[in-house]
Amino acid sequence: MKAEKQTVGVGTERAGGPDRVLLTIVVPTRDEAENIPKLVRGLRESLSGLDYRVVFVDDSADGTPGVIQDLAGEDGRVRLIRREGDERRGGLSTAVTTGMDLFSGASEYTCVMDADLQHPPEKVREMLETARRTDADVVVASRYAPGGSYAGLSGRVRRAVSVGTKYLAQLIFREARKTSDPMTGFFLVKNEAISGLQFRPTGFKVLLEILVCAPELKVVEAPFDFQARNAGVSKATMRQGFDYLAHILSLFWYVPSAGRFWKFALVGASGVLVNMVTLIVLAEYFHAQKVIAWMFAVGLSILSNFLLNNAFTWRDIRHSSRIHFFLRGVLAYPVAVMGIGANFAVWYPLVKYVSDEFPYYALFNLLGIIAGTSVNFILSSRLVFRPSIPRTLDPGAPPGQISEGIRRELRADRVGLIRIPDLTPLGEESPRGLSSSDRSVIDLVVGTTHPTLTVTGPRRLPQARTNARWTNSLAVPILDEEHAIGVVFVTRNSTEPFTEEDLHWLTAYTATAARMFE
Ligand SMILES: Nc1nc2c(ncn2[C@@H]2O[C@H](COP(=O)(O)OP(=O)(O)OP(=O)(O)O)[C@@H](O)[C@H]2O)c(=O)[nH]1
Ligand SMILES: [Mg+2]
Repeated sequence: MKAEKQTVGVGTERAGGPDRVLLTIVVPTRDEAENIPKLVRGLRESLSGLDYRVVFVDDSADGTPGVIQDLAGEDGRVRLIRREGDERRGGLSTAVTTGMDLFSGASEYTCVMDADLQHPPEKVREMLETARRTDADVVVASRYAPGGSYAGLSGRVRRAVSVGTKYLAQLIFREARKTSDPMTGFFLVKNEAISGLQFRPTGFKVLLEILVCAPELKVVEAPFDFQARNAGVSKATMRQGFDYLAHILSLFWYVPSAGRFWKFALVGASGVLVNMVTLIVLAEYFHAQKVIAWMFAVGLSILSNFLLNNAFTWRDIRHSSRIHFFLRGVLAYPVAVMGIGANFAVWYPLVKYVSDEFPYYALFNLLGIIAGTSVNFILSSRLVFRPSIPRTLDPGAPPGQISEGIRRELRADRVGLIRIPDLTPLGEESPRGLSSSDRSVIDLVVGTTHPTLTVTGPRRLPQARTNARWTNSLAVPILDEEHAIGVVFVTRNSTEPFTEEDLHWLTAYTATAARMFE
């Protein structure tokens, strides 16, 4: 029998605007009728005296919504978001992100947990206390930390899958190594730290999504004993395993900073192909001298590696001008040579002093490749693709000096550090003559509190020529809590418009500027 829709729909919840509380607990549910009263009771006991709410995001076909609705009648802290039809697309993952999104503005912390009592409600209070005591952005309830256990995972296969997926994530993503349990469904986050993050989990591993998309977060663990399911049946399926792999691929592809070493290695492998094909084509079809062919092959593969690394591995690290881009390309050569040197330095002594027989020389070749790739990666990230100035500014420095630094980095015409609400400049550096269009951009940024890039065409018709000059501005709000107290406003009139990377750079660079504007 289909449960009646006796609900607070997604829309109504948003419209009313929920009251602000300290902690929102988001619990995804599908057919968990028997577990819910016990969970709510457990939370009530554990969190007595604290200001919290429990939000159930429900996709059930059994009596679960009715049970939740009854509890909500007795206790105003219990809320139900009932999803129907299309809203259910994505299942568990979108259930979690929907609950988080709807209430993140209305609470300081969000905790996500399962309904089946595998995640002990007593633990939530401790996680909250840990977050406040250590000023952590994320507290992970870990089954794998010393003192925790995953004995509640039913069956040997489930355990092996759990451990395997955890190691896979940690091998690929450095950020997943910040915790021993990046795949847990039991965690607490400080909402301010992830505000504005758009979730796109393909699988249900929302914590992994958070860790990888926000690499700057401070993560702390709380070990716990993963219990056996209280009642009801597991919804874990093979399908979720495939979704998980798709999720890993999607993070790898779409998050620029994720899995950089593996991106680098992938590009390196493509370089081997470019090198081989060039060598063979030149030597066999054009009958080039082998040494000449070899030189072309090396030169071309280093160039193709540089371009691909630029477009893929380090696509979030901007270059400040075309000259800068060219110089990086040139620097890629000596760095590649060092990598080749490291490869040889490992391979040659092993072959000479250990064994030059098959399979040893091939095995040593593999070690050489690993050493060469690592050295090349380290040097490339430090020298070639290093951000050109420090990531954040020093708020103690004179404003004139700071705007001069930004002006040079972005090749800007004007840089204004503007104090809101009176729109006065900081220091003697004056944002001379803010035009009315500048003013409307600044008003927009103050209103939305989002960094904004504008490109303004010179006239109302399309441009006839490609080297026409565009008027460009970057405007980044400086926030104190939720409000803009200042705007960093940068303009350029040039044939080369500002890019999204420029905006990201300025946003990161001015992240510590609030103190200057107070
Ligand atoms: N809203 C919603 N919740 C779901 C869905 N699938 C699972 N859940 C809930 O997500 C939580 C975790 O699901 P479980 O079936 O317990 O998965 P598991 O913990 O990996 O598996 P077990 O160890 O066998 O319990 C539970 O609270 C489920 O009710 C879904 O499609 N929609
Ligand atoms: Mg479970």
